[in-house]
Amino acid sequence: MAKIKQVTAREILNAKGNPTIETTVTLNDGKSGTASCPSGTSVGHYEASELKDHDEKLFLGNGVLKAISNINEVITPAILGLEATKQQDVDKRMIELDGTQNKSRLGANAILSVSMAVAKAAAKSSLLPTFLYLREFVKKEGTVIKIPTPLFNILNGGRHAGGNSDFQEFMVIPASSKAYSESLNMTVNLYDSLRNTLAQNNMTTLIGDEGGFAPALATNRQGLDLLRQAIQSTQFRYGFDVFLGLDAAATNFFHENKYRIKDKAMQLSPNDMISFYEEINKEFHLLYLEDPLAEDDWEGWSKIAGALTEQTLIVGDDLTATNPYRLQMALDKKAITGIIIKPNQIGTVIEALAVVEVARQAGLKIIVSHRSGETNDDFIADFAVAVSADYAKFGSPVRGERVAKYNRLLEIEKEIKSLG
Ligand code: 2PG
Ligand code: MG
Repeated sequence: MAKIKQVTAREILNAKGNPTIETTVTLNDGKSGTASCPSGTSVGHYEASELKDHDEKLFLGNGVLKAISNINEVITPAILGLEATKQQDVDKRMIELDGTQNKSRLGANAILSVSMAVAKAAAKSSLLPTFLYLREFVKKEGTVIKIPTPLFNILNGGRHAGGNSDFQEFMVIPASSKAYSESLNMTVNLYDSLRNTLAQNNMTTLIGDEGGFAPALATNRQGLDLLRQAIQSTQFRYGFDVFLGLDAAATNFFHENKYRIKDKAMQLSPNDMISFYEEINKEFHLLYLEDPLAEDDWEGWSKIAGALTEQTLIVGDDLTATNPYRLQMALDKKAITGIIIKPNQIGTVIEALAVVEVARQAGLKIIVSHRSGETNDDFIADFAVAVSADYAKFGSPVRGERVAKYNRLLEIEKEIKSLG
């Protein structure tokens, strides 16, 4: 059993050029783990709070030196000597030290980087790959170790691409029956095909925050149409080998109880917005629909889940914010059939695992997700496998911070095979 001996934290840049924290935890058996926190761009109101310095002289106010000093002065003295494998004790200690509902005192970025680094160090000390180590904290009945089906965001929109569309992510989803490496091969083909499709339509092939193409779209529907065209120009079969999904991130285009999208001249009521989804669903048969409505439009959510769940997974992200109270509300209101899990929305590994457990018991599909402001940390790939997630959403198959996770899944795919 190894104890926490040293914690060091430093400021690094994330993929969007904003500072974040990288923390290394060293144990008394010499093993160590290093982890860094991602940041969101379309951040939900109910997420745990990322502590920033707001000192305009440094990194446009986005520095994280206060959060780092919270690690050095408050967290470290309180966790030195704790057993690294007792993740519950370490995370509980940090939650108590923080004392707020949303981790705004110490910063969810400070707390999570320590929490993940402790888990990685404990895995090394237990001589296990991180996904197998984390599995010790998961109720395993009815679950199998497998690679989750990847959701590839190959066309970026909304706040990830300078407002070229209202919807934020246009995704291709391989059939779940495909082996992971096969899915990756197919997606690289589709990505290339989308590039050609865009070029043929005289549209730009420059990319957005998550590595998907970011053309200026006349309508949101056009994004889906381009993806369908790209699929149809390959040997892969639309609706058989590959499906389409959307993250509308609808809070971003909801103001004063109305939705405003390029596809319609008039502002839309929640009911009109739902009719729009029904309309595009008839044409594109979406497998996956994330944040179709705004994070407080509960009435709309219950309606859309009632109307579309037969064919389409209705997924909460900003709605649920990996938060147990928000998840319970969503269950009570029958608002969702799937939930996005982002450890940095809640701030500790143990709390993220607990939200997964409740969601699974309730029969929801589990989607483990990255953030738009990622680092090269691949912890969430291990986390997704550990919890037997149904899907993993790590962006497009390009850009270092995205492929870091997809490549880790490739490695895990091999490790799983060798387990027999
Ligand atoms: C989302 C995420 C990740 P962001 O909305 O699902 O794709 O975006 O990290 O900007 O919140
Ligand atoms: Mg989302």
